[in-house]
Amino acid sequence: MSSSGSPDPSATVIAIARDLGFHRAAIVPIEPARRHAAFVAWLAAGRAGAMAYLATPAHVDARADLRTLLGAARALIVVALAYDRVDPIPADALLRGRIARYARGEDYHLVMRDRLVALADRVATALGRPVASRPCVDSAPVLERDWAERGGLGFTAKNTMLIAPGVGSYVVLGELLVDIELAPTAPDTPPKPRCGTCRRCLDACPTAAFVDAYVLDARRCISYLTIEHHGVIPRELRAAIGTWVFGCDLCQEVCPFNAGGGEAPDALLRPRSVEHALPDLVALAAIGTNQLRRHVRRTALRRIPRDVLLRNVAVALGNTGDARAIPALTGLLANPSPLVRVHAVWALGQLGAGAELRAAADDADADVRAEVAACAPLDNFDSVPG
Ligand code: B12
Ligand code: SF4
Ligand code: SF4
Repeated sequence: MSSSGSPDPSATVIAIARDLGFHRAAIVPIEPARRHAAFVAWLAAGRAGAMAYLATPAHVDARADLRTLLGAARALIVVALAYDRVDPIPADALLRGRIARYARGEDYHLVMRDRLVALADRVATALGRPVASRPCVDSAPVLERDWAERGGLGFTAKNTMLIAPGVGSYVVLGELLVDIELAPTAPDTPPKPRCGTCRRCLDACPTAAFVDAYVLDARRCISYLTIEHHGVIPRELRAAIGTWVFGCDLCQEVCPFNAGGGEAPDALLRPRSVEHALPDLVALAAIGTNQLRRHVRRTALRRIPRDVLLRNVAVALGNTGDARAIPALTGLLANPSPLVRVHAVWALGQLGAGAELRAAADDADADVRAEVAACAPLDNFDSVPG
């Protein structure tokens, strides 16, 4: 209740957000983004790689001023939704890849957007007035971690993740801009980083993607390489990708703030099946177009084209170090996309599959032939690992 005896609108908003299943929610004032300069410096250093949309003036300017997104905005509601941290244990010995945890269930963009729209509707009903609002998640030009930290949802950690103590970093963030005057629920001073002297995440990154604590060079990050980057993956980074097919969780897996059970994740974000978490790479390499469409329907995986997914599958198969991957990779040599064939060649090279590589030496595409030539001399590939 406010001092006048009527319900406090901010408390009402937070109560509705919690009732809708958000694990954390806070209200922050409309003010300049605090770390905009860090974002601009990150772009200027080229660390965004091919994510050119981030550097467009419209995106850069909007990240500085929330009112660009909703002129009438009077408050920002920041929320966090937890996803499942538990890895399923498959009851077989198939060659399995890994999908990052946030992408194993219903696409969080859809879940978050629907939930934010529901929040706006219920707030309007509760306050008895129409509410102009704008939901934002991920691709909207909002410095999401900055605002979540400003709202006291958690602290920015050395791996650049927003860690919400109690729930950890396995949370996705969302924001709702509203034209209602709401008292902030967060103190003006955001939570301080709590990493202390720990640097496990920085040391665990297989591609050395951290320039320093709090600064990531996206161009080296497996998440970027498998999702955002749609061209040829630099040769020197392929082995370090391991069996990640979509995203990477390594710098979160080692974090002590993610140890233990955590809070129950959102039901819609739970893995749909083992295949959506740890897919059978051999089956995925041969999956038909319609079957793939069904498999990725309403998941974040639908965001990458089929040839990019198969490129990732080829790299992961090469990194299994297991000769059982060779027939699947040989199948990928017949894929119409040179992008897929280039990576299949590399993977066959990793597995020492000389006969298959020799067949690819006559490929119609110059890049594929160059990839064959970049493998060790074909004479070195006489025997196949067992
Ligand atoms: C581009 C992008 C990426 C890029 C670059 C990531 C990066 N670290 O910059 C790539 C493709 C690599 C990526 C990967 C992932 N992403 Co991403 N990504 C984004 C996106 C669209 C923009 C991020 C951005 O602006 N980066 C530029 C840097 C400069 O900004 P920043 O990461 O926010 O970093 C802040 C801090 O580092 C801080 N800072 C700078 N210097 C200092 C110094 C100190 C001392 C401190 C305390 C802070 C600090 O200032 C920055 C601005 O606030 C956001 C959504 C959004 N609109 O914000 C999602 C987002 C950050 N991603 C998200 C997720 C889930 C991931 C992955 C976990 C997915 C996965 N499993 O594969 C990985 C995690 C990799 C990692 N360690 O960051 C979530 C993160 C949720 C959380 N708990 O933090 C977001 C918020 C999307 C969402 N709506 O939930 N992502
Ligand atoms: S997501 Fe993986 S590759 Fe990217 S910074 Fe973290 S550990 Fe490194
Ligand atoms: S692993 Fe250590 S340094 Fe990295 S985010 Fe977690 S607490 Fe911070």
